[in-house]
Formats: sequence, C-alpha cells, structure tokens
Amino acid sequence: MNLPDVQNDPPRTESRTDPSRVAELKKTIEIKLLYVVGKDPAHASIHDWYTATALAVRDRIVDRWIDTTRHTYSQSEKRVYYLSLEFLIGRLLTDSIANLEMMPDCRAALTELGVDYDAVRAVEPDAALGNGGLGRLAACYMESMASVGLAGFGYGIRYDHGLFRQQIRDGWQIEVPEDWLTVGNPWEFERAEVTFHVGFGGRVEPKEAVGAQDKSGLAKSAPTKFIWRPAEYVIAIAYDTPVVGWQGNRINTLRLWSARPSEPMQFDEFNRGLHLDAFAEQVRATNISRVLYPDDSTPAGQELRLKQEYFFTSASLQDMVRRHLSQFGTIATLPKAATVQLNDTHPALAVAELVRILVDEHGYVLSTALELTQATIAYTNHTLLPEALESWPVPLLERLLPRHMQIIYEINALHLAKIANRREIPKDRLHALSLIDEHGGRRVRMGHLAFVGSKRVNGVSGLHGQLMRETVFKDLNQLYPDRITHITNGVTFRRWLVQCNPALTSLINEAIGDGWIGDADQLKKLEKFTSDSAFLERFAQAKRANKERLAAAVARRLSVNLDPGAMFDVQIKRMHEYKRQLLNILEAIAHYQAIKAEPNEDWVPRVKIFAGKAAASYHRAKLIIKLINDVARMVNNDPAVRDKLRVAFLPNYNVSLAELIIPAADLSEQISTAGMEASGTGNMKFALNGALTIGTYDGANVEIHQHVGADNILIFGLSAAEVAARRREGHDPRANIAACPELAATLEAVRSGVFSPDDPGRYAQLVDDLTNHDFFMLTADFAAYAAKQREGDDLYRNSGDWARRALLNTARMGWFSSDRAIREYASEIWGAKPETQAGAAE
Ligand code: 26Q
Repeated sequence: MNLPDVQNDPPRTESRTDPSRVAELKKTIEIKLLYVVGKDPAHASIHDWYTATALAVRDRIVDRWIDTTRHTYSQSEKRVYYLSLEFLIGRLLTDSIANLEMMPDCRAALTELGVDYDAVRAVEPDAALGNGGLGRLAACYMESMASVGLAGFGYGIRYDHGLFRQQIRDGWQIEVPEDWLTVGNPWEFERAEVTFHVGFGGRVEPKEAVGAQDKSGLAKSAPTKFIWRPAEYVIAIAYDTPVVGWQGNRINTLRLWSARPSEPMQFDEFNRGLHLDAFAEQVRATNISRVLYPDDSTPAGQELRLKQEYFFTSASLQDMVRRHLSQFGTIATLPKAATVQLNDTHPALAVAELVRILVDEHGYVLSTALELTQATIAYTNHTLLPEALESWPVPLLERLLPRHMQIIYEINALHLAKIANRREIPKDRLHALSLIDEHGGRRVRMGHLAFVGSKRVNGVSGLHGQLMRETVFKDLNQLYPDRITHITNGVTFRRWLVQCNPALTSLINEAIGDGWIGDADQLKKLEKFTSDSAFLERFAQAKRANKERLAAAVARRLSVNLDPGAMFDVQIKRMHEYKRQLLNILEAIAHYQAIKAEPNEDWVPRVKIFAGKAAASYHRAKLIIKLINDVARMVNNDPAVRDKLRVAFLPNYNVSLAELIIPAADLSEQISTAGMEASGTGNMKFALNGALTIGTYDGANVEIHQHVGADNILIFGLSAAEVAARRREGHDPRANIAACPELAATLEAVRSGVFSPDDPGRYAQLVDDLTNHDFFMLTADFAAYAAKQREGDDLYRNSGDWARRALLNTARMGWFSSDRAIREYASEIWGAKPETQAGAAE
C-alpha cells in the first residue's frame, strides 16, 4: 500500500495512552465507585462500573461546559433553540469519550481495574426519546452544533418512558414498556431552580381598553387588552444533559422538561378518606411527561399529546425570554440574538405562544408581535404524507388554550388579508390558505400555522423541498414565494463512523490522517486508493470483521447462523407501508422459489436482515413483521437453500442495534415509493460505511446518487413524477402481476398459506389489497427491483470491484455530514456564525 508521507503521522483519535492521564482517570473511577455509587470494587456489578466511569468522564465535561456558557454570554453569540418533541440519542458513554479523545486512556484505566470497557459500554440503556428519523436527526444536529461551534440549545421532554421495547413472540410484535431511568441517568443534571408554570384551560378576560399604537410598535393604547386566566398550572422542571462537540471544544446543553404538579397533594381530601382522589391532580400533571407517543407519522390526536406539545413549547419559550431579558433588558432585540427552529409541527404552538407573550406580557400590538415572531422562528417539515399532517380540533384548542385560539384567529385574519392585494391569487384559494380547515369539523392546520409564523420553511432533501412547493404548501408558496427552501439532512460521522466502525476508522486514519473527523470533505482523499488492491483488500477485511461481529450477535440472540461470506442485505427502519418492507420480503420469496427451482445454479449467497418497530396500532405493519418471520422460519429450515439464502428479523431495533448492523452491511435497502420518503438518513449511514444502496429515486437517494456516481448505486423503479401520474391516471396492479410470472407465483404462495400453514388465511387480505389497490405501487416496481437485485449479485461476484465501489461510497459521502447541514442552517436560516475551530486542532 502506498501512503503519502505527510499522511503518515500517527492518528490522534485512537492514539496511544498517556500513563499519567490513565492513572488519574483510574483514580477518579475508583473514587466515584466508592463515594457516589457506594460500592467496594470487589462487589461492584458491571452496571456500578458503568456509573462510576460515566461520572468520571462527566467530571471532565463539566469545566468545559461552564466555559462554553460563559463564552456564549460574553461574546453575545446568537443562540439557536432547537425545539423537538423527540431526541433519539442512544448511548452517551462512547459518544462522550470518543469526542473527548479519551478512548485509549479509558480502556486502559478500566483494564487496570480488571474491567472490560466493552462490557461497561453495553450496559448503558439507550435514551430512546424518539421514534425514528426525525428524532435521530435532532440528536445528530445537537452533536454537530457543538462540533462546528454554534450556541445550540436543544429543548424537549424528559419522558419517563421512551419508545417501547419490541419483543417478537411466535413471529408477532409485542410492545413492552421501556424503563431507561430506573437504573439512574448519570448524564443529566436536575435543575430544581429552573422551573416554569405552564397554564391550561380557564378563560380569557378583557384587561383594559387603551388607545392606538405608537412608532415603536408598542401598544400604548390598542383596542382591548386580554389576559388569560388558566384553570390549572403544571410545573416544568429542567434536566440538563451536556452535548459534547468534537474534541470537546464546545459543550452545549440539551434541556428536557419534566412535569410536576403545581398544587400540593390535597390533605383535606386525604383526611376525608378519599385517598386516591387526593393524588388525582398530581397524577394528571405528571402524566404529561410520562411517555413518548409511539406513532411515527400518524398523529394520535389525543388531548395528552396536545398537552405535551404546549407544555414543552411554553416552558422552552419562557426560558428563552427570561434569558434574553436578563442579558439584554428588552425583548425587542430577540430576533437578533436568538432563533427558534421547529422540528416539524409538534412545537408549532410556539408561534401563538410567542405572539401571546409579546402582546399580553410586553404590550405589543399583534401585527408587530407577529413580525417579531416571524423574524425569530423557522420550521422544518419532515413529511408530506396526508395522514401525518397535524391538525387539532378548534373546540379542543378553545378549551385547553383559549387565548392561543384567539390569537390564531387574529394571525389568520392578518394572513388572509394579504390576499386582497394579490391579484394573481384566485379568491377561491382562501379555504386552502386558511389556518383553519373547515372540512367536516373545524381544525387548526399546524403546518399552516408554523409556515405563517416562520421566516423560513425547509424541506429535508431537494426532492422533498420541490414537492412541498408543488403539493401541501402550493398555495402558501404562492403567497410567500421566498419562504420555502430545503436543507438536505446529514448525519454525524463521529457516531456513525468513528464510534460504530473502529475497524474502518483506523484504516481511514492510517491512509489519510484523521482530519476528516472534523472536516468530512477530506474523505475524498480516499478516492486515490481505489486502484490500490492491497488497500481494497484491507477495506474488505474491515467489512468482513464487522460482519463476523454481527453474525456472532445474531447467533447469540436468535440462534440463526449467518455466513459472513454471504452478501449482507439490510433493511432497518420503522415498519411502514410506504417504506415497502413488503416489496423486499416478496422479492426474497421469489428469489427463494428461483433457488429451489434451480438448486445447482451459481447463486450468490445472501443474508436478508430486517429490523424495525411498528406503531402499536398499525396492524398492517405488524402483519408484515409476522410475514417476514414466517418466511424466515421456512427459508432458514429448508436444507435446499441453506447456504444460499437466510432471512433474519432482529428484534427491538434501536440506535445501538443500528450501530452494530450498519457497519456490517453490504447492501442498503432504501426502496420507498418515490415521493414518499422525505429524505431518509439511514441511507446516508450505510453508504458512509461502505454499503451499496439499492433504492428508488426518492428523498436523499437522489443526492446520494449524484454524489457517489451512477455506477456505485443501484437505482430502480418509478420516479416521483411517474408515481403521481399513475395515481392520477389509474394504476392497474392486476396488469403488473399478469406481466410478471414470478410476482404472480409469489403472491399466490403467500395468499394460499405456504408460509402460514398454521393459519392459511393469514395473508389473504394483504394479497387481496395488493391485487386490487396497491397504493404503494409494489406491483409496479417489483420486476425492476428483482432485476436490480440480480445486477447486485453480479457486481458482488467480483469482490475486488465491489470493494472499489464500496470505497467510492465512503469517499464521496462527506457532503452528508450533519456538520455541512448545520452550517447551511446557520448561514441560510439562523443568521448565526459557527465559531471557527481556531485553536481547536493544534
Ligand atoms: C405526530 C402527532 C402525534 C403523534 C406522533 C406524531 C409524529 C411523530 C413522529 C409524527 C411524525 C413523526 C416522525 C416523522 C419522521 O421521522 N419523519 C422522517 O424524518 C426524517 C428526518 O428528516 C426523514 O429522513 C424521513 O424521511 C422522514 O420520514
């Protein structure tokens, strides 16, 4: 292998240990174990060691954290508030240690204590405070804001219970409550002094009548002032978690709110013998932060969900306003000093709440308040699926948030008044532009509210931004033509390569140095190794080692043996019809039948790996999990195909499982119906780790195709425009099935119960729906998909060439770093300046 001289410096990241630092760390861990955990080393459990290690690492974070806070104050840095109901963080120990570049020291210190770091790491529960892509994106963005040097503040809810744990019993999904806090959370700091009252219900009273607005926009004497008298209050209490940026240069804060009752327990009721009633109020309050809603993309529409949304939005804005006033003394400068990013519409009430604070508490007239709000807030949309667009019944809002409902009406009036002077907008578009949906029961459209209250509205990939303009926000885009933009998602390479794939990371560091970890474009330097067969061999070996690691885990958990020499073909994500796990498993069945028909052909061995959770009430998605497991049982027990095809469904998909699976993938399945996946972020993690993508021209697959090059990705199927055209003109699944005998045979096998002999009718309805409706166009894409899979086999046969394409994927994925995405947000939306990393890297 030919390595250029300059890049031969030993990489800093997985560098050698420093004996004095190791000794110091060892001492701190011992002290934490003894005095905080209260255990003697001889009797400490692995979990005790984990807590002691986390606390020792945390000590090294806290000083820098305080420095960061001071710096933000003294430099008057623009603050970026990222409001999200979900932060899908995963584990924090390796994340913190790796970003502080303490990994070798930490391993050594524990080894000297007779403890294995990997065992310690593995007992940390995942912080699963999110459902999927949107929540994980928030976590990646928090890490990148700290890494590129932005004063980012995350705000969300500290759920007692994160996303449910998934068990598979007899092939079916079972949901089990998740309990991440019962073992204690060493990363959080309770801020008992940081509390806010959040009101609900009650009435709105006129306060005083006053005159007209003066020049400053302050309402010296506006028509009438109102005051909201809530019927009840809930207290929000802050819990802070430090967010460690790359090399620890900056430590930002993730502030999560927990709900507490504002009224003490009712002693009079208790004394009257009403023991349970006495606690009812308290239970009602604390329920707000009890559990994450597990519906990915289908709003549950329950009152408690709306309460969660307002609870954390109100507490966060109160905290922001308090901080701003204490530093600057006037709210008028808020948009200059702060910006609020709404992660989807879940915090969209921020628009009405900020207007309310400005009008009711600071005396602004509504139009000026709205202008200040629009200059402060921005909104990211993550989905165009009609069933995922949030809206709330007007009567519910009137009851729970009467003042906000009033303000929403007033914002709507100002907004619709704009149409009067716009001749090009037909007056019959009023109903489409209105914040209130009048079709069958009046509802507030949260997407419209967020749009109207924001300076910018962004999609999460180029295609998604375009579709926003053409579909859901078509009318609003006409009225506010410069508001919609797009910022293609990114992922943090520190977690999704450095931490999860040490084998590949050290190979990369050896080849090009480790500058790429803070500057992802440098991965480009790997391109010159595509003609270096020794390097390609080592690249393939790293992949092989990761596959062996995964195979060992699968053997332990599922008692299924996977051949690391086979192609690992992976689809891991939430279970959703538009993501088309069904297309994947049907093609696997067709392939299985082909192998059985021609057992002596030279088949490329494949392992099909699935993982993902279904929303508890999403029966179709749960049935597809069952089908995958039914197929797995049959295929894995069929001696005729044994070494050619295996199917495995890995239970309880979460961030930690993704970190194990992604580095081991050869082929990444990104096969959504075109136009339906806003971006995807798993697609980026796989390509970064040297998997080839098989995918539709959808979401960020479009941009991955542009970056890695057409030869290094397998694109198939209808485009978004073609899907739309078929939907308009009528789609004929029967014709597609008739034209593809393999598909017809596959569907017939599934329908007739070949895979469900215990219940032959189990899949009859499923197949019937595909034959008659096929909303997600599986039958339209099936033949193209199957052909692409065989093309993939042919590429895989030439292992050296496969490694070359895989390396090109890694080398060309730099643009998909969340550092790039965050810098785009900073310059195009937030008006914030990332601190240059001066003095950071020596
Ligand atoms: C809304 C109301 C009530 C209950 C639940 C919800 C809810 C919860 C989660 C609605 C939507 C979500 C999650 C959406 C999501 O994850 N979208 C994904 O966002 C990713 C990051 O931008 C994209 O990459 C994915 O394409 C998109 O599907």
